[in-house]
Amino acid sequence: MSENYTTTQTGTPVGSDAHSLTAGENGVTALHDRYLVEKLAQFNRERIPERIVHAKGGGAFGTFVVTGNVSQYTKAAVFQPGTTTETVQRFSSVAGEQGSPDTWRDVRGFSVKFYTSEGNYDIVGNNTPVFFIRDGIKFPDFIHSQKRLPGSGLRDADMQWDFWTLSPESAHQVTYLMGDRGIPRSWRHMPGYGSHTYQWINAAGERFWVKYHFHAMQGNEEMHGAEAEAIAGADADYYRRDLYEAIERGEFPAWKVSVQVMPFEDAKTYRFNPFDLTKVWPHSDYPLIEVGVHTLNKNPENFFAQIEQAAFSPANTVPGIDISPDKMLMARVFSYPDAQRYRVGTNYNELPVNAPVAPVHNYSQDGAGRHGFKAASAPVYAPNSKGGPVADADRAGEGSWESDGALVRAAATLHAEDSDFGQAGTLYRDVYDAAAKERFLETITGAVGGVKSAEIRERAIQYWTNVDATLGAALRANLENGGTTPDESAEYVGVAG
Ligand code: HDD
Repeated sequence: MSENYTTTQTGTPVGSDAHSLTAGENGVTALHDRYLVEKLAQFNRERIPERIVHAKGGGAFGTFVVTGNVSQYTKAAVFQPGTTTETVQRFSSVAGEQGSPDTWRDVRGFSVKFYTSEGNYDIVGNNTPVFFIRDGIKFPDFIHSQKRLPGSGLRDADMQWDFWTLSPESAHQVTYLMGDRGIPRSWRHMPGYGSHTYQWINAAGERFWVKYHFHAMQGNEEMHGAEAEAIAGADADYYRRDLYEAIERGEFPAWKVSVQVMPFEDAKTYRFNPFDLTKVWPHSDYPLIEVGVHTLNKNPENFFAQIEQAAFSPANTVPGIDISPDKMLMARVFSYPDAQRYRVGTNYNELPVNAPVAPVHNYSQDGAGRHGFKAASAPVYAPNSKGGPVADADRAGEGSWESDGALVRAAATLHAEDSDFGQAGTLYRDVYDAAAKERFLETITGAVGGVKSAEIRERAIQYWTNVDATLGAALRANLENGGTTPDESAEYVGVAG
């Protein structure tokens, strides 16, 4: 008798891997073949809901080493000089479903979970420093416009451009998306950003505003139209494979991590709203300060358990780090744990990939799938006189900001240089070189060329004219001279959350 025998989920040896229990060789199947029933039932439950955005992705484990000294800005243990912290990272595309090709044009997700000694810290960002909208209340509408028509189940350029042109704050991010950043060569060859403004608090309680940057030490590389299109057909998992194989070869991708730091008081008078996620902070105003190096050095042993069930959230902060009055960020802090309770289950934070190395002490209990529990004598309520955990504000090191006024639904007070199109124009004019500008025009010609409604097309031309008048005129000329470019891969297929 072999010691490697098949069992049921409850450890009982089973009679056959190949034959159901039947009444005679050709007879009906017995319902009491519990192994057959269990096997089929388990199988039917193998899938969990895919992420509502960022469904297609991949990831790996890594190590973050602090190489700089930012202790004057934050007391967070993870960023103190000499500290090393284990991590898990997930990369993703936004709009495509689980099986979608990696090389479709899209924004890419860039999330890192740091298993710090003070609890998990997640930087849940993208490969672009800005976003399409600046208030979370628009997020479901935005995503609906980028996903599929309810009737045909098809992607639709009219929906995409209708939403974008009616939401001019999207211009900066769409300029990134339609540019070379829209199709990276691989996840290893792209940057990452926290995108939002976050808050840091130092040991003296002083507060700062920060933005995170991850620069690929392998360099940034992109892929252009025809190549990306061919790969999308030949190998839908191109990025996932590239990352896995590079790590297996011992070629560990690494990112240099830095921050821009804005003194707390500057926020009130800065020339544009520093909490507006559609803007970057010029490095000439706030230069990069070195923090450390993040290296991915270990592949998952099980993709589902360790990557599909990984739950990143901007709500996961640690002492010395907090959020900011960015309306998108505040919405995200609610949205991610909510998504994960639905997608993975109430006790998702008990799963090994999500569990902190820091101890967990609180009064939550029970719920589906709970397996950790405290001693029977431990109190289950607070306050108590039984020596249970007690909140410690000093240890929590939470941030804060001043906020006053009636409850309103309104845009933030304008700063001198707040504008929807200004930084988009600068990106196009001053950052893209001549060849990149040419590719950009080709891409937006293809994308706007896919719009059927004359009214939305006209609005799209106006949108790009607002970004740059010469660009708008060139787009109009292209569309009028026969419209779409022969390069179909230029057509926009997906985007962002
Ligand atoms: Fe996001 C996943 C919701 C803006 C970056 N997002 C993700 C998920 C939800 C949202 C529900 C799936 C989470 C899960 O099931 O595990 N995202 C939002 C909402 C936003 C938003 C409501 C605006 C209010 N997202 C947003 C921005 C960025 C990201 C501005 C980047 C700067 N989102 C990501 C990501 C995620 C993701 C890093 C995180 C987890 C993941 O992909 O794997 O790419």
